[in-house]
Amino acid sequence: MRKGSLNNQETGDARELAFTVVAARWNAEITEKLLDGALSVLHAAGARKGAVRILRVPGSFELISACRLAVRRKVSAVVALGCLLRGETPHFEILAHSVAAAIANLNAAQNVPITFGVLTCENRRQALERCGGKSGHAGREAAQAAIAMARLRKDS
Ligand code: DLZ
Repeated sequence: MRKGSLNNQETGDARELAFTVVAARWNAEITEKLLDGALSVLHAAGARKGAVRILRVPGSFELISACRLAVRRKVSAVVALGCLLRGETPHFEILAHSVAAAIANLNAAQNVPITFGVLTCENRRQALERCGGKSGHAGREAAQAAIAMARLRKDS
């Protein structure tokens, strides 16, 4: 197991929990893998099909407002998935910082945990390594963290 990732036992039971998974369409080759991994973790932990809502948004920037909408509904945790790839302009830095800061602020401002499965990579190869390749799976890890945080919230 990769350093820092959860094992199945640590993930916990998701049977009575409800999740929203928000996935960006930009770099869909990567984000669909992130989504598949996240869904397989949630269902393997016992989340019912009807208890997992999927929202697709155009790009990672739109994850911010979609997460904000998602936490208004009855949900145990939200998983945000996206893939930002560096281009030739500073756009990447601006987007990466805005998305991370806004999701962090949303977490601090309200009671539903939002986990961060947004890759920020130099190129497609690095991203592929992080959605099921040698550097783990950010979608699975974000879903595991969502279950852990939802359980913490329910049990505290
Ligand atoms: C505009 C843009 C660029 C250049 N790159 C990415 C990217 O690598 N990953 C991603 O998820 N989204 C990108 N976007 C789109 C923005 O997130 C957003 O959808 C648009 O700026 C419209 O608001």
